[in-house]
This record gives sequence, structure tokens and C-alpha cells, in this order.
Amino acid sequence: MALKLRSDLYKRALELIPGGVSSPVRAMRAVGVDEPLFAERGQGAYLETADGSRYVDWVMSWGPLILGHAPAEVVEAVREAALDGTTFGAATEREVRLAEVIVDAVPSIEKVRFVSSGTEAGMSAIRLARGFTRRDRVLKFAGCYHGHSDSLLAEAGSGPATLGVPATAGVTTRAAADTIVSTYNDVEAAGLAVARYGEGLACVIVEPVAGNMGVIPPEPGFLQTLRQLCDASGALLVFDEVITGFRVARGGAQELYDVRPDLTILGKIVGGGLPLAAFGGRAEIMDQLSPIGPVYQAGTLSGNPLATAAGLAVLEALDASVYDAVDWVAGRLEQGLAPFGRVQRVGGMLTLFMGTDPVRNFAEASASDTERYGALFRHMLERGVYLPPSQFESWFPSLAHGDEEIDRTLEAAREFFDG
Ligand code: KE4
Repeated sequence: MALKLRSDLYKRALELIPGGVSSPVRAMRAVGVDEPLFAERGQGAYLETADGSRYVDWVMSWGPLILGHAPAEVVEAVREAALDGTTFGAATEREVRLAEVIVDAVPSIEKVRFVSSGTEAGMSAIRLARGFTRRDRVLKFAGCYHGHSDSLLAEAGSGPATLGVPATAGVTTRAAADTIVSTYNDVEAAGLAVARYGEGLACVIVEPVAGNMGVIPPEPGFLQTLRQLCDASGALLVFDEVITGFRVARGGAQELYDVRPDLTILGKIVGGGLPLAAFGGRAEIMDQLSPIGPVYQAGTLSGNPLATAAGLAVLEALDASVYDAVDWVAGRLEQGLAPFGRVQRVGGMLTLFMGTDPVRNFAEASASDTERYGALFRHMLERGVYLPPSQFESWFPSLAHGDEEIDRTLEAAREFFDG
């Protein structure tokens, strides 16, 4: 019965929504699953699906849910806010309060602008960097994902640092041509790229801890070198902290590694699980934004009252005890999974790579045995444990995960690898 229910729902979805999903990774094609999960309810560390199954959830909506699914304080805050209206299209005190919390927590942010998704934040930050520097080119790193705006969907051509080529249909060659793609953790390649294109370089954008190749920590000196290259060339350094922001530390990766970017992109946790993201940085840069500056940027639902209520409820709960607890969960997972493959972790984000060697960039991540990862995913799902449906994603432990969820996960993993 349960499977039939899911099939019917999927059939209906396929008729109405491309691939039956609202975002590609949810289709679970990368892990050989022919019908994706249909979520029905989240509770703490668990996801309940339309066919009546219940899973230990390590995806946690791809990162926002550091307190777990539907924490009481967040649900209450959103419920209360909704009673006063769901959107105004006007300034609100709540967004001022959320801006205060962000400016106080994130070392490099003096001013912040709210948007509705990480993509919008990334796209806007790039436009602002181009407007501020009056330069066109953007340097990114292969395997880093900054949302799906055209200029950030460019992939590397051949060679260590080349002009980007479109990573997908629909992005024009011209849109990709101003994007240079280099190799993550390769300071030489980055230096080459800046030497070759530095004049016209508006910014260097990077995930300070890569989460979209699987978790890849920055090698010692990598982030510091990017800071120096930007200072030398006049380009802005943009940290995409959509994943790492408020996750690897309250002040994000820039606090953890003590490197100050010029602009920071935030998302996921900052919106408390509702559609809210943000970008911020030095006031002299942010003041270039409309309505006081020449760089246009706007949004109907930006700073939405329900999302700012959720974001405030989560950020106000994130004290040292939460980071210690999440770090403990992630540490136990890392230790327990270590015999099965290459585990890479920074604070509350980790990946189990199907391989044994260190993974320092996209080429090395791509060498992982993705077939075996798919087999692991399906095995774990059958045992009630929901891993990210792609080798190139992070697991997202939360405050709601404890010994029971970790032990169940490690036991199921042991069965797979020892079986
Ligand atoms: P959104 O537009 O999906 O809110 O954020 C884009 C984005 C920007 N920067 C980083 C570092 C990100 O990880 C993301 C989005 N993350 C993916 C999963 N790693 C979201 C999942 C999906 O695309 O469905």
C-alpha cells in the first residue's frame, strides 16, 4: 500500500512538475532511486514521508535546520507573526532586529540586505561587486555552487584558470565568458588567474568551506591567499557562507579561519527554515545599493515578516552550547564512519566520501565511487536512515540528533560495509 501511495503521488507530480520536483537534487536520480521521497512531516531529527515511513534525517533540508525540524520556538514565532499578516512589502522592525543580530555576529558585515534565496543573494552580491569596482570579471572555483544565476553557472574549460563555459543550457557564452574558473585549494592557479585577469576582476567568490563537492575544508593558507590576491588586485573577496554561516561557528567560516571577506552571502540557517537569505559587508560597498546607490536590487518578499521571525528565533537560540552539541554529534559520526571511507568534516558539516584519499578539489571529489555511494544510500534508506541523495553534498547534524540516531546510523552503515 505505502509504495503504491508514493507511486500515485509521483505520477501526478510528473504530469505537473518537471521531474516531479521543485529542485533537481530531490529527484534522487544520482543515487539510483526511481521514486523520490515525498516529505510529509519533520519532527526533531526525523522526516516522515507520504508513504508512512520515518527516517533519521541527515539532509535536514540541506542545512537550515540546525535546531532540528519544527523547533517549538520557531513554530511559535512564525505562528504569532502570521496572526499579524504574512507580508507587507514594507519595512518592519523585525528585519531591523535580524540585521542587528547578523551585524553583531558576522565579523565583516557592517550592513546587510535581505533577499529570498541563496541564489538571489549570490546574484546580487556579484552585481554589487561589479558596480562597486566598475569591473566585469568574476573568479570562482570548480565545484563550488553559489546558486543558479547565469554568471555563476559557468564551469571550467581546460587548464588551471580559464574563462568559463556555460555549465548548463540556457546560459549564453557571453554570460559565462566573464566568469573565470580555477581550482579550489590551488593557490598557484588562483594566483595565475588573478595575474592574468586581475585588471578586470570585480571579485573572487568562494565557499570558505566547500559543501557542494561534499565537504572540502580550505587548505591552510588558501583563504588567506585569496584575501591577499584581492587586496593586490583591487577585486572584492566574497565568501559564500550560505552553508557555513551560523553553522561552523556563530560568525561563520570567516570567524573560524579569521579571514575577513568584503562581502558575505548568507542563507539557510539565517532564515530559520523559511525563504530568507542575505548579503552584507562593508558599509561603503553596501551603500552602493539602491535606493541610495547606483546598483539596483529589489524583492517583493525580501525581509518577509514570517521568515525574519523564524530567523530571529533560531539565531537567538544559537549559543555556545548548541555549537558544542552539534559538534559532538558530528564528531561521533566522523569517528564511527571513518573505517568506511574518507570522512571530511568542519564543525557541524561532514561528508563520507567513497574512497580513501584526501579530497581537496572537484577533480578529486569526482574520483569518488558514486555507484557505491548510491548503493549505500539505498541500503541506509531501507534501514530508516536518510542520507544526502548525492555524494557531493554535506550531512547536516542538528541539535535534535543524539546517541540513538547516531548509533542507528552507524549500525546500518556497518551492515553495509561489513556485509
Ligand atoms: P538557494 O538558492 O538554493 O537558496 O541557495 C543556493 C546556494 C548558494 N550557496 C551555497 C553554498 C549553497 O549550498 C546553495 C544551495 N545549496 C543546495 C545544496 N547544497 C540547495 C539544495 C538544492 O539545490 O535543492
